[in-house]
Amino acid sequence: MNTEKISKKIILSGIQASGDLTIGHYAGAMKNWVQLQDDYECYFMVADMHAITTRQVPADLRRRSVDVVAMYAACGINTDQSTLFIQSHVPEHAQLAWVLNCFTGFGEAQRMTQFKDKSQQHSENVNVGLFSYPVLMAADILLYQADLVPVGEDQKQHIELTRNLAERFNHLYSPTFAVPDPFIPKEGARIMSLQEPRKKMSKSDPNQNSCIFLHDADAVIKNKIKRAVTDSGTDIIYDTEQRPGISNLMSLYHVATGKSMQEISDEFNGRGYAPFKEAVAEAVAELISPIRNRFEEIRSNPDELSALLKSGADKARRQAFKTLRKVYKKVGFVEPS
Ligand code: AQP
Repeated sequence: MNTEKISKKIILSGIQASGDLTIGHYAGAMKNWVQLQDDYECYFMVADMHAITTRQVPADLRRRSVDVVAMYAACGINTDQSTLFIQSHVPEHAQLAWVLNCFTGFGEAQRMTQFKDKSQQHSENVNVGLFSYPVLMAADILLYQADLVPVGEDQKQHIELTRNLAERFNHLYSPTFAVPDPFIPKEGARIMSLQEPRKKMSKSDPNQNSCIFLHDADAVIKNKIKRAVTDSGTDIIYDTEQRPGISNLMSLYHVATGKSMQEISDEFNGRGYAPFKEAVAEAVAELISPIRNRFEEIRSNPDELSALLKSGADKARRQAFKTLRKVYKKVGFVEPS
């Protein structure tokens, strides 16, 4: 009998606790994570340290960080199987990020397009944390020796930087880090704002009507979809250039029902926008309602949630410490006696 243990590939992913989670996060992240968790060893974190690169109200950040963990579980992440944790509970993230900062070229960090975008969006607070955000992200990934990182297209450049840092360090010293690959899921629906459908649906959008939150009540969901911006004309055809509003509603319907764009078009084209919006509203409410109920149930049990956070942080720290220890040794830090 072959008793050799075949180890699973490692995945790390996370979401910033900079707002409440939306159906965009479900479609682009959690829905895929649920499918990956059986085949990979998964670490799913709540990126609270990344969140403070933009100003946060402390009490809100605290509440949301726990909410995000509860929402991961409510969306179907198996907490016995995958490791769920809050980034700041594992100090090794900040420790490795410092070391990696010293191996990152200034020009290299300056080229990151997300830094350019975010510094325009938050021109009143362009801080050094925002600049070195991708280096902290590299630390997040490299600490767990992740093989794959599920990301949207907009994060691919950060994975490229992570790969460069890993290869640079491995080459200067000796093999230390796994070199990760981006994992762009086939089913990676990008959900756009309900009010400005050329913009991504973002949890920090000040216009609450642009987002469907995973905790929204059915009536709120239906009302937001009813008020969603559509395009001129009546065709229900998937065309993100010419018909971004209706295409976004089609994506939502796809996420909620699993039907293809062609099937959706065949079913609704020629019937006008109103019945389609109604069907989307029904389907999305039906998708979110059990998630919201599970979330409320998990959230109402603070002791269980604390125990979950503790065991997640302990498990994450064991792996993170192993990697950091090697790194500290290689760069020449003295081990504490
Ligand atoms: N609208 C979306 N459609 C599909 N996927 C999305 N993701 C986020 N929004 C959508 C996926 O969620 C993960 C990362 O989320 P994040 O919150 O850490 O970063 P973000 O992409 O910057 O999300 P927001 O809501 O836009 O954050 P804020 O408003 O705080 O800047 C990724 O897997 C991403 O693809």
